[in-house]
Amino acid sequence: TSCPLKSFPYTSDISSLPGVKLSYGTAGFRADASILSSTVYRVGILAALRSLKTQSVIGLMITASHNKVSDNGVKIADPSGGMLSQNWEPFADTLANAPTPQDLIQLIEEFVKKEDISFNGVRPAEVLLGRDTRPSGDALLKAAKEGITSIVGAVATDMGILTTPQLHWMVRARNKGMKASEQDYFEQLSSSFRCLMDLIPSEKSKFNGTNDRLVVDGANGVGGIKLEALQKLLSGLIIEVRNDGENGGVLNEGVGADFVQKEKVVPYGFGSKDVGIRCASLDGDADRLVYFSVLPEGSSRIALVDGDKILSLFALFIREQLSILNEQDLKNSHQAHLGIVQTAYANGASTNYLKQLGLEVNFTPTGVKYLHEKAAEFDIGIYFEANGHGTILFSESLVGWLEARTKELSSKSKGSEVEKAALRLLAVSKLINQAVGDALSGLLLVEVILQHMGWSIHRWNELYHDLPSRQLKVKVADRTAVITANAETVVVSPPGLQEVVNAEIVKYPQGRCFVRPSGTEDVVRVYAEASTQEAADSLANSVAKLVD
Ligand code: NG1
Ligand code: ZN
Repeated sequence: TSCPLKSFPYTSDISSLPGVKLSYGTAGFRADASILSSTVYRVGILAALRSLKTQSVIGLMITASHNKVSDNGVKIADPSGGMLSQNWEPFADTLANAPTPQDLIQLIEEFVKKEDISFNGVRPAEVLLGRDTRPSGDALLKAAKEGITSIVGAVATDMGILTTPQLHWMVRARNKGMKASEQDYFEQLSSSFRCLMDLIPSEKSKFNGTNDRLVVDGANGVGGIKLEALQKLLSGLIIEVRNDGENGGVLNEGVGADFVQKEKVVPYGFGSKDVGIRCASLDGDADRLVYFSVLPEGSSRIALVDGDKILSLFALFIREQLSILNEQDLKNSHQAHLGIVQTAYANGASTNYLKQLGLEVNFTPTGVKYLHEKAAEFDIGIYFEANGHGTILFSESLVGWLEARTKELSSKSKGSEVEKAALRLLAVSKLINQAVGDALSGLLLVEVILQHMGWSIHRWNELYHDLPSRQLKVKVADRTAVITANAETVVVSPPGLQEVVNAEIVKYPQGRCFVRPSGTEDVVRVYAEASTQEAADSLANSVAKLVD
């Protein structure tokens, strides 16, 4: 085979920068936007090749999520709408770091041969492009387009400014032969939301302790703008969006889900006027969601309702619907298997709570791709990271069964509890993004469940009390020297490190601590939990010294 490339307009931005090596990692490539054009161009090539290989539509998203506005990044959505298959990541890495055009061409030729990618008589490559609101996005989008169209016959379709989950949703929808515009996304979310609202038991809505007003911090990013558009299709919920980026605020600066979750203070634009009100915060590309309420002390402190608690709320609701189905529906031969997936960063109190509900809790390493993969093993798999990224996956066989069952029930026992439970589960499977964690669909599901339960944010937050925790970053010479096992809870190398960490942990009641290299920053992270904040701080600090 000869090289499929038509042109080669971008020389490497990074080969002249000593020490800069890009890694696809857990979130695609991220760096200062000024050095990313050649990388994005190369990822465009990769996306087109991936589309040829899978004979499906592929997505390419330009975003750096919660990172600062001068950063940007690029990642690929696979045909299912999920993350790029892990066995293509090494190719992504070598492609991004190839120093010269000759190296690049050679790499592509070898890879095309190895993967047996064909260019003749096949469906041409098609890649959907999206970007967040970063000013650098426009130029990077052009680079991506040039990369894609440098492959003969490949088509790049610009879907405009989107949230990351919207693009993933569109890729998934296109490959299922469904309508896949932004309007279709909004309609699916709003109609399944309406369906769930209509199924709220009437005796519950009479005594409802849920306020229908929600205030959302949009991180000055794309999420707030999209939520304002989506809201026009909703009733029974009043959403006020602040920090929608229209009033001069800077993306992710003092705002957004990452800031709120890490700093545990109000984002810009929130304060004592909001005490008692239910508030939520999105991150810069709207794939993370946390809730909070402003504490009354007149300070900037908040009660944080994080991803673990969103997960717990979802798990409670799903479990309730499943038990109605399993108890009352004697014909139900399909005993659906519900599984929960967390990472080591999940607060220990959340794990205890979920286990007390009798649920099966699984752990994976940090990174959505690992959580998602595990959750897909169940009929219903719920995964969340503490930082607010997560979703609920429904197996195709369960969705098929629910569709058939609701049809049958609508003629035989219309209005029965069993029918309602089945309809609710079906609506959840349409509301919650099946491709990737999605702050907008997650937010709508939280809102409808709170109304279903008749709960205030305070009642929700009382499900369990978080154990005090502390997260620290340690700059080390070489973070790859730290190698972990057991879902990152145990250090296996350097030898001896885990033993000294263990010796610290035993000094603290309810102590738990682990050390792992970050996949997105050049640091080693230390996480500690203990019965008091002082103890958690002290445990984290002493372990950080051991790592240093
Ligand atoms: P790293 O840098 O590997 O810890 C961070 C988050 C992940 C995930 C990724 C991707 C923490 C502790 N880690 O990963 O949960 O969101 O970024 O964005 O929050
Ligand atoms: Zn994000």
